[in-house]
Amino acid sequence: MSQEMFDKLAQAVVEGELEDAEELAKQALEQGLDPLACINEGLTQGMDRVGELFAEGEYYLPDLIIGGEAMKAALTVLEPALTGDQEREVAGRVVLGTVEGDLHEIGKTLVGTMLTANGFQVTDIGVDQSATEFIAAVKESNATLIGASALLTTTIPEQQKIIEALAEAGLRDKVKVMVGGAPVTQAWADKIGADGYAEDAISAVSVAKKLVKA
Ligand code: B1M
Repeated sequence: MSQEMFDKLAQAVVEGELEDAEELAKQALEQGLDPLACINEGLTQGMDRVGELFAEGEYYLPDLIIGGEAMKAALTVLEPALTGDQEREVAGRVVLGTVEGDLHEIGKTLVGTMLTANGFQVTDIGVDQSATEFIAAVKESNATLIGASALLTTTIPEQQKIIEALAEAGLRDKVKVMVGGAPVTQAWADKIGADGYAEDAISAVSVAKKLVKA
């Protein structure tokens, strides 16, 4: 039953069917399915398939865009349910964004939702944000953690620029940096001197909790 719904959600993303994706998400919640499982086992599988079809030359840029829009349509239904389910505690302040030159927002936003759901105060500065913009947001919000998302092999060096800019601003010992995104690995995080790496939105919560306590 649940697998059937996950497959339908994935298919709606692959086909870029915004209304279907949203309607299926509503049905999934009505059926009592776990919103997080709908995201991970359904929508994300669909996004991965869209990415594969793009890499194989079967899909073009508009297909990527419409797939992303379908996922976002379903997330507008699922994310509030996710947040409502979680226990609240004040955990820490985070500035979260996607690095300069990178427009991928869905994974970053999901990380923000999970952090918020787990008691973090999240300042989401959006996509295509320079190191300077991350630092300005840290100063404004008094955050002790930066979360920098990057989805392109060409933009992951921007994560390193953020760490360097923090040092230049004299804030490196006060602000921890967590990096993530599909091409990011623990080895990359170690190489650039990031404090933490999270593979997905769930592990981002435990990594962030460790970093703000350290
Ligand atoms: Co783009 N894109 N894209 N794209 N896109 C990828 C990333 C790609 C792998 C597709 C492919 O070729 N197979 C490829 C990158 C190749 C590479 O560099 N290795 C690619 C490319 C090439 C491009 C363009 C260059 C295409 C072009 O123009 N020719 C272009 C670049 C634009 C730019 O950014 N400057 C481009 C554009 C786009 C759209 C804008 C059209 C669209 C994004 C729409 C949007 O975000 N509103 C898009 C999409 C949708 C994708 C794919 C299909 C899906 C990304 C996604 O949303 N996944 C993607 C292929 C793929 O990933 N399978 C692809 C779902 C999301 C939940 O997962 O973002 O990985 P993800 O986030 C996960 C984890 O990574 C992690 O947790 C999240 C949740 O579990 N995570 C973090 C993410 N950030 C984190 C931060 C953390 C911790 C964990 O701490 C701070």
